[in-house]
Amino acid sequence: MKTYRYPKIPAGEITPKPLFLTRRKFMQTAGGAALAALLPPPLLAAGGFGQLKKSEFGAGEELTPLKSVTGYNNFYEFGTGKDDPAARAGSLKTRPWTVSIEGEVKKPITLDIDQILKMAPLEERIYRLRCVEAWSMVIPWIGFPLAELVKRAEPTGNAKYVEFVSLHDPAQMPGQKSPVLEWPYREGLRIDEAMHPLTLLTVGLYGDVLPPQNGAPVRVVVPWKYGFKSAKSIVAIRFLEQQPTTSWMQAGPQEYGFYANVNPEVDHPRWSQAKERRIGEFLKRKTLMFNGYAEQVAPLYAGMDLARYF
Ligand SMILES: Nc1nc2c(c(=O)[nH]1)N[C@H]1C(S)=C(S)[C@@H](COP(=O)(O)O)O[C@H]1N2
Ligand SMILES: [Mo]
Repeated sequence: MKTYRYPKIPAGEITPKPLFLTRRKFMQTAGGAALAALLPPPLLAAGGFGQLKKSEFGAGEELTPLKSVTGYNNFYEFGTGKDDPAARAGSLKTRPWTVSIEGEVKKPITLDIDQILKMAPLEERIYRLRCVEAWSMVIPWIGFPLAELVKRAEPTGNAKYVEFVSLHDPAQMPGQKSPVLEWPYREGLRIDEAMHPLTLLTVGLYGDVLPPQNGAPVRVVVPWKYGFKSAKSIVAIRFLEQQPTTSWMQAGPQEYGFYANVNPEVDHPRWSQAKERRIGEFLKRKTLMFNGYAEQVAPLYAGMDLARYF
């Protein structure tokens, strides 16, 4: 197996920014107060995550301000407007929360979110998130490689795909009362994509726990794919022999493929994917193949027709 190399960012190129909100300041934000009430004491007492491993995953670009990261979201369980999640997700109950590991595994298990938090050392990784709607952000995520969890579940030889299932609870998620998507939100990866070191099981951003609108308490982040592959607020990770049909494939099979790798050369049927607007910038930028992570992930797709497997 190839050893993956990650872009090394010289320390001087990372814009030092006083963007990490102090916990008190965070609590003054909309979701913060509600979040504080629901957090278990240990995380609060520790003032967030405490010691974080900062790995060399920096994109070398200016971070998108926290205000945009938490104010401009796609989370259809709370409505289809970009400001709906910030306005409506604050009441999402993130404790108790479990994630079940099911399907083609030798060790099916239901993990408590606090067990998940202790599974692996947390790392901060600066990844770009590129939405299929042609906007993007640069976000300092906190999590650990999904591979850590996959390994512990001991997938059987039949496990070829992994499906992620988000919470289904219309009482808490008012968007689920309308059939914009088939609920629960389901996404998936091929097992080698799920095992790739860039695929992050994510529990925080900007030095703190995930705000509800960003998929608290745990979500996936797959930085070389369009944003919709990164399922929020997940409750199950299912190992499968067959490729699952995701909610977006079901909603529009011509528009949303299973692979959904960021690809400037393959347009969405209704618009070009060649450019993107970095939130906060005026001029559009050229979209990079695999969202700029080609060196790390292109080998996963060697020999595949990426126009067919879009
Ligand atoms: N459960 C769930 N996960 C989801 C979505 C959603 O509607 N529901 N939207 C996706 C889309 S389209 C994008 S672009 C990203 C947005 O992540 P962010 O709001 O943290 O930036 O979340 C993805 N994950
Ligand atoms: Mo998206």
